[in-house]
Amino acid sequence: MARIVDQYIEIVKKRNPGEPEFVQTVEEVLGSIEPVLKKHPEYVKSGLVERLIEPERMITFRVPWVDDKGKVQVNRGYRCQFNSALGPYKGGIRFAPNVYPGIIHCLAFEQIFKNALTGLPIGGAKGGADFDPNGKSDAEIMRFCQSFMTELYRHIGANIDSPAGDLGVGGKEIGYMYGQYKRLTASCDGSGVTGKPVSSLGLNGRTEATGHGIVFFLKNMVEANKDTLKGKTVVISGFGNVAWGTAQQLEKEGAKLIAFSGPDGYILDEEGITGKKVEYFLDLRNSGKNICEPYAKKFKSAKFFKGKKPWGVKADIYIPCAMQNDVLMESAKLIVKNKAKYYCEGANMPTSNDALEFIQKAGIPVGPAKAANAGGVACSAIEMSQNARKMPVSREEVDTMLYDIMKHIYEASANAAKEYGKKGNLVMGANIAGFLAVAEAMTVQGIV
Ligand code: 2IT
Repeated sequence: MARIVDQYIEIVKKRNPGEPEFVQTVEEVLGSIEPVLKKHPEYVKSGLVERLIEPERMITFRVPWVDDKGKVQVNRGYRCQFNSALGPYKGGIRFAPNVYPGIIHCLAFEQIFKNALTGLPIGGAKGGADFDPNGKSDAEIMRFCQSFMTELYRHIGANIDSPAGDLGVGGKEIGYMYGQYKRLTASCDGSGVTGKPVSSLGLNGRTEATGHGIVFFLKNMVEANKDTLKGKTVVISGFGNVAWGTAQQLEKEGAKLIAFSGPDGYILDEEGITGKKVEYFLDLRNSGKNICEPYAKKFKSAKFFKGKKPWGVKADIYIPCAMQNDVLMESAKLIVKNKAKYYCEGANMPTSNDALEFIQKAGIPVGPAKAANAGGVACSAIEMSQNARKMPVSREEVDTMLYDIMKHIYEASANAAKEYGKKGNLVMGANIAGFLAVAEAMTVQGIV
């Protein structure tokens, strides 16, 4: 039988040819809200979903820069300001060679619901460029960031849009973008971007916030199952900011991280990845080579498995923290075969829709990315409020607020799932809770 949402999915497919990632996210989100539309015919009548699936604005721009050899390079930059019903646009900037409109649309759409779940006043956006920071010198990265901001600055601002980092964009890149934003706007109040270095009006703890938040979410999920994180073995992917913060907080909760990965393969360290081994993630990242193999040379307890993903390693908990489409069906089968107790997404869109369904059908509780990794953007919103109030927020305050926000997100997702007859299905619950918040605001704002 045809669902109400199928017509909207068809519109997205037709209007965005060659953008499978965008279609996948729309199918995932809208697939969850069918029961909401049945209960609220007024949303169908007011064309709310038709409006929701069309970005308010997609900005595409040229980013010219000169490399260290004096050669002119040209990249393409994007900012998709998808929905501002709940507040100024907010979302990361991604620099990666595979950035194209489909990825930006998909991440910006996802960001609407993630931001709504935080309960903070932020709309959804995403941006980026098809620029590969790997192998570039600091001077090249700085020139690129300055050129990128020279166009972007006219589209952003404290009450309009505040970009932050994402894949390929960390404190260094945000620092360069902030410096350029300051020059162009002649204001130095910390507005423009978030995820700034702490020395430059950034928020204490923003870098690790996404990872810490993931573990706080997971903790709520595990405890709702009358279980504990203590002593659980964990496998993650990646060694960037998200993986690093996740590893730190797992150690604090007494869980045992035994494997992580990079694009070159994975590391197995059954002794446990703790303390200085976790901090070594920073060295791996700073090497600019984007490989994890050196970990096995430095720590004798570790083994490196070239060209392999870590999902075949037996553990209690799996947390993909690297990138989109990291866990496809064959990996999901391994995770189920390993009798995983929990699966929690850390990165954005790390699991294909069929793989996620397979894991859920096996009875494994799943934490969806838009709920579990929302701690990062939540702390970005706290950074905005810190800059507006001109009062620094302490690390302890950030930690307490972050825990409370993640608990709220868990409860909102669990309650929405229960209310719509899908008890325990946090994927549906997160989509429904996020959608309801946005739908209510869009409704009172009229047809805009
Ligand atoms: O995916 C994400 O939530 C982010 N990249 C962070 C966005 C933000 O504005 O902090």
